[in-house]
Amino acid sequence: MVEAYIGIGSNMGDRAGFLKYAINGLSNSEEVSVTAVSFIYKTDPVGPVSQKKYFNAVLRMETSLDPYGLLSLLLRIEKDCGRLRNERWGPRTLDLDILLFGDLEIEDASLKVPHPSMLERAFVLAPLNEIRPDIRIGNRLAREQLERIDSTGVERLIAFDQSKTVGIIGASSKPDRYSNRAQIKLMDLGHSVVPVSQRDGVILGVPCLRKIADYWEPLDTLTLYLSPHRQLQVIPELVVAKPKRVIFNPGTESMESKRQFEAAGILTEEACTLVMLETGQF
Ligand code: A4P
Ligand code: MG
Repeated sequence: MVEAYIGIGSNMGDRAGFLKYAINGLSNSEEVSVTAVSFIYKTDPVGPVSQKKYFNAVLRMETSLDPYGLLSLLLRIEKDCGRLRNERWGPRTLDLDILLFGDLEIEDASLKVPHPSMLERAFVLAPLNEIRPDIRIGNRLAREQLERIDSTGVERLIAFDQSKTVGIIGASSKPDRYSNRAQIKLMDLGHSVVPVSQRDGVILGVPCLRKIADYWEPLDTLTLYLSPHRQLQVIPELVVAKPKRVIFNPGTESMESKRQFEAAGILTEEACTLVMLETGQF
């Protein structure tokens, strides 16, 4: 087994969702055992083209693969993610780089290890330093190298195990809507979102589902922005999605919905998601 470090980046749509997808993909591989994951960092884009801020993280693993086998696995996860996104999210924006592979040095057409620009990049060194400050890259300690370079525009957000997947029922692309403001805040804080809308195709760069039952992974929270009357029509599908909890935002409280969620073992809260996000209670 060899210890390897992977840099993960995404700068489009549901960035936290893409990072989670990569981590799940690696954790599910038999040849890989994930031993640490950094916080999610929000980082200013580095490079010539102006683009959205990135979410970055670094993952540590033990692997029985050789470096080329690991590279193929990374490319496959990027590609799977691309395929998924063709159905749901649009263009590919997951970037997986091998930063370090034991103390191996490789320099050929398809693979360069250690990753050639990692020493200059705070969006790599800050999360790497968090999980292994005493690691050497060549003759440099990660911790010392991080102090040498400029790390402005690199903001630590949230740990993966605190990051929630939140379904927004009745999501809207209108900026004056609470659901829209909550989606911005959720994404800014490092949560991943699943907007559900009958009207809008894409909201804030994230394509919408028509039904929450079409979503394939466990959900932490559903936030409701539907009138109580409309809720009754969709409640069976919301119950099937089996979130851990449902938040009835102000004006959406419904005794009947509450009864049905609680009968299915789902926690309910009458609260305002936006306020909870802003006061850190989420
Ligand atoms: N390749 C060679 N060495 C490696 C390695 N160590 N790990 C080859 C992974 N791949 C490696 O990669 C192209 C090919 O590089 C692979 O097929 C593999 O054979 P790619 O992911 O398709 O191309 P890319 O990532 O778009 O290009 P490049 O040059 O790798 O870009 P970078 O350096 O990854 O930079 N700003 C912020 N804040 N955060 C970011 O994450 N990322 C980039 C992309 C730019 N600016 C950024 C960030
Ligand atoms: Mg790359």
